[in-house]
Formats: sequence, C-alpha cells, structure tokens
Amino acid sequence: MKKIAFITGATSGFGKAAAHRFAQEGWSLVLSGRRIKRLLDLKETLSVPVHVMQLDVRDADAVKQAVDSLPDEFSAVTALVNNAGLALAPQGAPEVELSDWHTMIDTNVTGLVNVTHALLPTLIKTGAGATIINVGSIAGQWPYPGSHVYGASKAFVKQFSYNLRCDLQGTGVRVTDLSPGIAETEFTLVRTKGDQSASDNLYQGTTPLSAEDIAEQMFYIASLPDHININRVEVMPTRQAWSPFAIDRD
Ligand code: NDP
Ligand code: 8X3
Repeated sequence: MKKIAFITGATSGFGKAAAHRFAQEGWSLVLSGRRIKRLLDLKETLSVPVHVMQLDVRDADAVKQAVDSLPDEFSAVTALVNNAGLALAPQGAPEVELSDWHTMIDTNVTGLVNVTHALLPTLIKTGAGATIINVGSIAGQWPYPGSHVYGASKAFVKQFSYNLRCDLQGTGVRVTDLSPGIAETEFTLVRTKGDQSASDNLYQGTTPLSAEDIAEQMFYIASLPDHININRVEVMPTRQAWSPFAIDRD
C-alpha cells in the first residue's frame, strides 16, 4: 500500500533529513515550511512523488486550507511528522523579549496543534499503521538555564502526545513524542538570531546528534508493525548528560 509522510519544517535540519529517509523507502511526501525555494530545491533531489507547500504553521486557516486542498495523490496521509519548531532567546528569562516567548508558543504549541487538528480526520481514516510523530525535546523533560518558554513548549508537546493517545485509542493511530538532545542543525543559528560563531562553538569539540540520526528514529517509529506504539523516545548523544543542581551561595 502507498505510504505518505506529511512533514512540517522540511526546509532544514530534521525535517529535510526525514524527507530523504522516507523517500529512500519509497514513501510519497508532503513537505512544508516557509522557505518555498528550499522546498522546491529539495523536491528536485528526491525520486518519489513530492507535494510542496509554503506554509506557516502558526496560521490555522492556512494550515486547514493546505490540508483540505491536498491533491488526491497525497491526501491519504500515513504519517504526520510534526517537526516545525524553534527556540529563541538563549539568555535568562528576565532578559527575554516577550515577543520571543510568543513566537515559540505560537510555533511549537499553536502551530503543532493547528497541523494535528487539520490532519486528525485523515489519519483516523487511514487507521491502523497511521502515526503522529511530535518532535519534543529533552528540554521538555529537564530544566536548564535559558530554556524558559522553549522547554515549557516542549513539555506541552510531551503531554499533548500522551493525551492524544488516550483519545485516539481504538482508531489505530499511534502517537510518539520524539525528544532529541543536542543536534547540529540550523537550530542554534535560529536561537541566536544568526550568530554563526555561537552555533559553531556549541557543536565544536563534541559529537552532537545529526539530523540523519533523528530522521532514522522517525522512520523507525513510523514503520514499526501496526500494533506497536512508541510513546516517547528521548535520545541524547553519548557525550551529553546532566549536570549537578546549581546552588546559590553567599
Ligand atoms: P532547524 O532550524 O534546522 O529547522 C527548523 C524547521 O522548522 C525549518 O524547516 C523551519 O522552516 C521550520 N519552521 C520554523 N518555524 C516555522 C513556522 N512558523 N512555520 C513552518 N515551519 C517553521 O532546526 P531543527 O531541525 O533542529 O528543528 C526541528 C525540530 O526539532 C524543532 O521542533 C526543534 O525544536 C526540535 N529540536 C531540535 C533539537 C536540536 O538540538 N537541533 C533538539 C531537540 C528538538 P522555515 O524557516 O522555512 O519555515
Ligand atoms: C533542543 C535541545 O538541549 O538545546 O531542543 O534543549 S536543547
């Protein structure tokens, strides 16, 4: 049976790597993001049927319209990879612009529920073997300085994923919170608003996860036998671990 992956945030990082990984196994693809040129270039490199959509996940009407107008060939979606997201403002909470908090909530929370809501009827129709992969983060589980609203938005992703599972019981639709640790993508460039040296420094001298590592997890989750649901995957590079609690002293 033909399989179709609907991937948000396919212009870069995990989403782009996921497009390559699913295409490698012959899946058809619906790829979205705001940077349409990147999507068109990506489509050129893939040898499977691909439908690209310029889409800002924060715009609920645009999301609904894009899903409702999928060409017939791409409408029976098998897997939704809710990947579009971002962190902003790595400094501490007191120094953050309120607009950066709003952007993270609008993208990581509202955007993710916009896409999920629009695609739920389709995924339920697909039934057994359908999968929703919500990209969370270790920041949704573990606190650290500078994570503030980013981590909180990813905690939402985790709990929303668990709660969706309850409501989708009996439909055959699976839901996973896939929560990576440090991974080298454009993530830090976005977080620092274009500071390439900050991004380079973060990944320098260690071995972060790659976008391909996470794409592999995505494909594994979506291609398991129908009766298996991975609830949550938390994956760090071997060279990342926790630190001791911080103690304020006189
Ligand atoms: P990238 O910055 O490389 O990719 C982010 C993707 O999200 C881009 O394709 C971007 O597309 C898309 N995106 C951002 N905002 C919007 C929007 N409003 N509407 C539509 N698409 C949007 O980062 P990653 O690949 O690393 O990030 C992917 C996901 O993984 C995010 O949810 C992130 O929080 C999460 N994550 C990342 C980790 C890391 O260390 N890299 C670790 C844990 C989780 P465009 O700008 O073209 O719209
Ligand atoms: C991104 C990973 O460690 O920067 O979600 O929070 S981390």
